Amino acid sequence: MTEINFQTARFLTSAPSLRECPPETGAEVAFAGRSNAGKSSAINRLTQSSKLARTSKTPGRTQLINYFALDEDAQQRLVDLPGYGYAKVPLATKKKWQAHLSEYLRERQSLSGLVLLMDIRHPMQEFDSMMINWAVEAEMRVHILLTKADKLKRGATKNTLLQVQKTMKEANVADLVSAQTFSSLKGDGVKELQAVLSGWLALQDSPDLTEAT
Ligand SMILES: Nc1nc2c(ncn2[C@@H]2O[C@H](COP(=O)(O)OP(=O)(O)OP(=O)(O)O)[C@@H](O)[C@H]2O)c(=O)[nH]1
Ligand SMILES: [Mg+2]
Repeated sequence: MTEINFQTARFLTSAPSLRECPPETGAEVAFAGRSNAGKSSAINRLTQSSKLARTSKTPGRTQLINYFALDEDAQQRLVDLPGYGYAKVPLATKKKWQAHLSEYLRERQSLSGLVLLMDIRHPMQEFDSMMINWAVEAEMRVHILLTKADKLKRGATKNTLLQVQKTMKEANVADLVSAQTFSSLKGDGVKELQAVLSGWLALQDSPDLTEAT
């Protein structure tokens, strides 16, 4: 298993729609979540680069699907998906994007897992539950990042995590869905996230071995 160096991440390409994404070889992990949840910030913190993925105070900043490569051959990728639920986007556009997202979760061969980001102060909103349902239906792993943990006190942070984990257990999806707290501002939770992503990206690292038995 080759070790993943997140710091070597580089911008690969932007796609205006999921149909125009790079070839489905290797492995990728997608970052999804409501607008302003902190997707771009988390990618920057993860890769220790301040401006790899653009961040903004204006929700809906990321409108394109941005691909970042972690290795030289771009066979390990991070994907920054546009935020959903952005109020100013017309309903028809939202619906279209939702359909695309569920299709992406079902069809994308190279997708190893989904990082689903939620502001820890507003976890498990309607869209978040929808994403989890789509992912589970597609047998896709999900790792929930409760972001902006620096905004809450430690006790409240812990309680929110326990609550989310309990909800997943009760929904019988805890085998596919894990969760952790995270702060892009403070850097809390980076190691934990890196460990999860390394595991996911390595799973499809040597496809030549899968047929070898
Ligand atoms: N306090 C705090 N603020 C954060 C954190 N992560 C992100 N933010 C702020 O939240 C805002 C949105 O962050 P982005 O990373 O741009 O969010 P995004 O999910 O990529 O948003 P879209 O691209 O619009 O979907 C910015 O003002 C960030 O500085 C965090 O861990 N702590
Ligand atoms: Mg963004």
